[in-house]
Amino acid sequence: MAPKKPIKKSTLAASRARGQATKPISKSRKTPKVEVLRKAAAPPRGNLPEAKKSDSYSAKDIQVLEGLKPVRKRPGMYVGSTGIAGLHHLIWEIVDNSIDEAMAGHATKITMVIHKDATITVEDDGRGIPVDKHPITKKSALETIMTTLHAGGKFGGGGYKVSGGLHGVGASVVNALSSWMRVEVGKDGRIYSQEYKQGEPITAVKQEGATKWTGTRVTWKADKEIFENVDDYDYKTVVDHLRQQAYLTKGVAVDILDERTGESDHFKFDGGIKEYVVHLAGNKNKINEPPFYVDKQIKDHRIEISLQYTEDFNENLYAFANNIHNTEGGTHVVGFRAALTRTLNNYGRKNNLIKENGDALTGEDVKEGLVAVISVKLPNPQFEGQTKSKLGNTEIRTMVESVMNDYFGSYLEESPTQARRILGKVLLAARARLAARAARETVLRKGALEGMTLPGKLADCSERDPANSELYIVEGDSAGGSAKQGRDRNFQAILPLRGKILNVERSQLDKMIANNEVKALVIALGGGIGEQFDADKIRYHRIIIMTDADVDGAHIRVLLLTFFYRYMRDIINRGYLYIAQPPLYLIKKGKEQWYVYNDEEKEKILEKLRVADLEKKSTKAGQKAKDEADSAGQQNEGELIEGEEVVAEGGPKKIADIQRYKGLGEMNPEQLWSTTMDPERRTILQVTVDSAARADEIFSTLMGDDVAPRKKFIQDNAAAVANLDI
Ligand code: 1YM
Repeated sequence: MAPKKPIKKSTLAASRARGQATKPISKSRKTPKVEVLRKAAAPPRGNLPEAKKSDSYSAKDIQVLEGLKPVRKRPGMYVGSTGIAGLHHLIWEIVDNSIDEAMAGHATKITMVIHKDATITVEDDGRGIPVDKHPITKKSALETIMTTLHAGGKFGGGGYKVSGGLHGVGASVVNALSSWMRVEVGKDGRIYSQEYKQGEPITAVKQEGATKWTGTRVTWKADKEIFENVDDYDYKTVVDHLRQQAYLTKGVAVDILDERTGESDHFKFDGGIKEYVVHLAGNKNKINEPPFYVDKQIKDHRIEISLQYTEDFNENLYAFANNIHNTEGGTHVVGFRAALTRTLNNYGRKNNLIKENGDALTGEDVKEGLVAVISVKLPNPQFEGQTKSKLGNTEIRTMVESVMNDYFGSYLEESPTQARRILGKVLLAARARLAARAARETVLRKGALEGMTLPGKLADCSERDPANSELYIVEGDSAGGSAKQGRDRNFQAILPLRGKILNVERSQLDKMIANNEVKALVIALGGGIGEQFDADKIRYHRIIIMTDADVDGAHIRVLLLTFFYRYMRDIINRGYLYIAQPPLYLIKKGKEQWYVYNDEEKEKILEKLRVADLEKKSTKAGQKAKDEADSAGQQNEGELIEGEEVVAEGGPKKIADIQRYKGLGEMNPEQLWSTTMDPERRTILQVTVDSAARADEIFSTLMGDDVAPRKKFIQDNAAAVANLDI
């Protein structure tokens, strides 16, 4: 039984796998007479046919295809959704075009503004979209680009299209989904412009006088006939995306302004992903400094890698292909790991740090404390995997491997101090691994995990198909008791956790498995842990964290999220992890009652009650006054009678009873079921790894050994800490 209520994405929430929810490739391939020059019409970031090279663009090179009707008919196929993610996708599409122009070496600056009326402007100082007439359509290239689902042009410099998008293709999609759009082009000393409504031109391409500016400026308003909400832009989401694009496009200046709040940001990273690595390593203690960095072009392929070791125990690795984040890795990551392990082993052997017959470093050893960014640009990316975000091109593996062997090998040779420090770190990891293995074997021999029966405190469900089974991880025995009584035992299992689980960031795996709460959780889930973790064996495909709505509850939630993030990340990747949303208040008025999930909602209801109360009183008072006036023979109809001031809480004129739920334990089983567990009525937030960088940053800040940044984070976020949402 699946929850019918919409599932909201949480903020740990994760990276929209670009190119995922777009037009299927097979469809565009079937389109007759489509000469695909660069990429198929869509998906912008999917598997695409081999690009052809060209030296320069002219209008005739654009393959005119179909109109924009299909886009308005099935917007979700082009921008993923008609919710907030789709709304942001419009921005990414237009920004991609500017990024491409920057990567082609023509634009240096990209500006993005969220206006007060939720129109968006994106501008670059590139060559400007071509405006010359197409010999067949006799239309301006600009109009063709903006109003047709073309297969892409021949794009400048004769190279491949670098950013994930389709130069110009995305622009027409955004146009189709906008109630209004205006494009201005500065080119050859003139300004050209055209305006559109729902993708159709409403003006000709006009010449508007002289300018020295060259570039493209696109302004649009998302169409409210298409999107659920057209002004829901989230500044942070926009900034995170643009910052990442700026890191991946070294040297490009990116300015962002939110006119609604006055917030603004400016990014320019001349060091590209090397600066990204510095940012990711943050306040961790560095082993080698500055990071290793290589940027190498091999024919049509560009390989950019940067890495740095820190004293941390975890790995922080980001891989990109054509600026798309490959959350599931791929061939570039495989090549990188193979070369990293090999070069470190070679160096260690050569310098007698690893004995000839001693244990070689494993791939796991060299992960510890590693912060790395791999960014490859290639003509024909193939994406596969669960979220279509895993790079599949085999040629990339050998290229990355050989670039790493050569350049990282030389780096080690040329910087012996750095090299020895790195070797020290990874050899320590190797020793810890051997020790941990020994410890784990002892623990396992004692039967800590394998062959263990399900923990006694787990109230399992009768359903055996994981796809239909839910596990509620509940804070405390008393709430656990209510949940056990309130649940639907057919498909809902309950695991109460007592107190706080270990601080997983600081604990080693063997220590953790020895912890009873962790052990119970691992056994209940059934997929093992750490390296051996296997998401296919998980017994529940909906794992719901249900904690109290107070600071302790938030803390336990963070601990659990850290645990899953570190040791069972696939659970998050597969979308199995959720956060329950118990109500904060119960408001009662007469026979009616409302469960309320946040303060805003509470205020709304109280306001309604206040108004209703006033109306009631004024009608009563009005009637009374009228009666009196009538009997006195006076005419005072229409006179306003003011209501009394009504006090919502506490005061003598209490408008309603408000009960604040601090703990789940305060709810009886029926209440818990109806408000938080019943799939028909509940809301659960799905946890995804949107900005894994940010999650990791917060996890490290909150959970790591270094006290100072944690203190700062808590001070900075003290106000929000009660509903800490990671
Ligand atoms: C704010 C959005 O779209 N910039 C942009 C787009 C293009 C060009 C330059 C461009 C590309 C080429 C030649 C080329 C586009 N060109 C095309 C098409 N910014 C924004 N800046 N001249 C100009 O790739 O050869 C589509 S978009 F199709 F004409 F190539």
